[in-house]
Amino acid sequence: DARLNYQYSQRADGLSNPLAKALLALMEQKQSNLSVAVDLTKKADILALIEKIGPFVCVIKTHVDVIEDFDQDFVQQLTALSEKHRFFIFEDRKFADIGNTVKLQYSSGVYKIASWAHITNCHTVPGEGIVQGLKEVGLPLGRGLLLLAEMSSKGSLATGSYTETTLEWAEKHSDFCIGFIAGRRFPNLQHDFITMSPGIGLDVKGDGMGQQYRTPHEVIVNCGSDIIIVGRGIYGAGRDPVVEAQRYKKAGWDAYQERLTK
Ligand code: 6AU
Repeated sequence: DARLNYQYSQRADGLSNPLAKALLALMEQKQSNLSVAVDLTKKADILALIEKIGPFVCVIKTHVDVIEDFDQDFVQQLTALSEKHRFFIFEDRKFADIGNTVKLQYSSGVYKIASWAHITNCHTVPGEGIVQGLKEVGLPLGRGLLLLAEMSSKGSLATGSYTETTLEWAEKHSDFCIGFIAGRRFPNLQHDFITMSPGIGLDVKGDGMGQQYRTPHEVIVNCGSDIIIVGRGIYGAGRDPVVEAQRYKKAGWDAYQERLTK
């Protein structure tokens, strides 16, 4: 796949979604292919962490349904931080219902995800209708969708023909699908896509609950992924998040540089 040797910014032409193009350009500008998974439960802790690590990331990933004191002020502050530090917001909602239901879940309720999250993701287990439903809401707002083609956890059922069919739907809806959550780049696709890989750790191999960690070098150089998603490796017990964010940013960017010269 020749695109593995392209710079991120050069790949923008191969993706039609404007948000995907903007993300690739931002990655090159900030020299960051690091996304931090901010899995904390208090608004103030989340915002304080993002204020510190914002300069080092291209994407901040949230799970807003774990925030105890979520409110619209959180959304406003998060949006302000995304403009100040220049990163995109990815709400890791993992939608998994029929098209009509996910339209409501994406646009409405307490969270109104589509109104503030640049990127969200979904499982493909319900069939293609889930992509159609999310697209009806997200595409007019300039949003992008990631399909969960694989999972990092032990025993994941997202393999084989499940993964293959997921790739087909991404091709068919490449105006809205900007890429995949997966552990590797998928070869021989007609369109270019952004691959984002969770399950990244430099120090440990797992978490005792099925999560499996690999290094930035392994996923970016050996497996052709584009963005590393790191959570507890950055703010886990005893860690200095600023030190760790810089460490993972460097590991991710060095791996990307190595891939370009391969
Ligand atoms: O680095 P961690 O293990 O602390 O956090 C990994 C983050 C978590 C998971 O909900 C998420 O990545 N994740 C996902 C995503 C991003 O969709 C998919 C997956 O297969 N594995 C995984 O860990 O916030």
